[in-house]
Amino acid sequence: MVKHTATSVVTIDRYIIEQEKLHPEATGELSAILYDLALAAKMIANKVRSAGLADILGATDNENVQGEIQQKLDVLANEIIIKALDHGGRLCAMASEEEPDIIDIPERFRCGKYCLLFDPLDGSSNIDVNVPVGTIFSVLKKVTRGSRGEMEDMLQPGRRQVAAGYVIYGSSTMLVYTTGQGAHGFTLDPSLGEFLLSHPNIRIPDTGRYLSVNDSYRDLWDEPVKGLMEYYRGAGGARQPMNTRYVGSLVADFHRNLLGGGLFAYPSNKNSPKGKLRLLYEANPLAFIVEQAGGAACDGSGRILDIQPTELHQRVPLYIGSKSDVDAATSMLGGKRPPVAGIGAVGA
Ligand code: P6P
Repeated sequence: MVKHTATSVVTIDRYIIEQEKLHPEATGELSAILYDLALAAKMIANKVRSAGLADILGATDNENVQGEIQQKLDVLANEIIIKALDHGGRLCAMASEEEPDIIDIPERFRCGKYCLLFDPLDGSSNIDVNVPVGTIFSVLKKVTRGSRGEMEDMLQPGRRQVAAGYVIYGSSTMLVYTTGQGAHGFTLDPSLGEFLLSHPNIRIPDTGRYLSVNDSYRDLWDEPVKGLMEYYRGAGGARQPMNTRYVGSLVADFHRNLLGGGLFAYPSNKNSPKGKLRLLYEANPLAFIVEQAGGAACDGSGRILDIQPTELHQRVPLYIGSKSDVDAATSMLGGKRPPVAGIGAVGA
């Protein structure tokens, strides 16, 4: 007798509603933000999928706040997210990797109690060669008085996040998010136009097979970082040697390590003393997700989620993935910052 295992088909909207029920005090506003982000993700996925056909490839002649030539797709992705979320009345302001300052909610729309920070299309330099790219987002609760969001609302430690997630536009389009009740993955079924639950309660293995680091900076690293990378590679037999997998697209490298175990590292180096990756809309959201999956994230001195931000686009060294491998980074790099006592919001 063949036992058929029921595979329940659950859409992301249904799952968000179920998750909302875990928070008796929930008003549904955060759920609405997640619905809108899922819609934006589908729209961006359409653009990314057709990029090769619509002559959308190639850079615009504008430069973004990072001083990089903007790829047309990340300009589009930025617009899509802003337009999908600016009128729902749940946000008091937004911040984007593509915009120098915070993005106000237009006067004609009501403000809400949440802030959205995002990298609309991370890894966009890979677009022309069809390497997976991603969207990363972080949601904070407004802390200042008044209706409109201010910079202070954005500059909160990552442990104050109420939700975080990413979308990977790869061989399939997946959305992974957390609201502090575990990390859950949804795969887009293009024939339905729905994100379906495919990876409930993701757990990252405690130690990983893969090390994701760009070795071309080796000569720019300090000695402790060099020693750490040799440790990961099995020097002295201290651990099983890790295999290197480096796509050069943060979301792709992170996602593989989240599901299969591993460590992504972007250390500081002599040319970039704070590393390359951004704290508020790259490191913090991915750190929230990985901790919810049983992993960890540090900057070499301490927990990513405990860093008090000072600037919107500040960079941070990042070691993220399997907990034992991140703990090795903290101990070998002389992690000094003590863990924060007391409780924060979710993610604490
Ligand atoms: P590097 C892509 O440009 C990005 O911002 C991340 O997606 C990626 O992890 C990193 O930079 C790659 O940087 O210096 O190794 O090319």
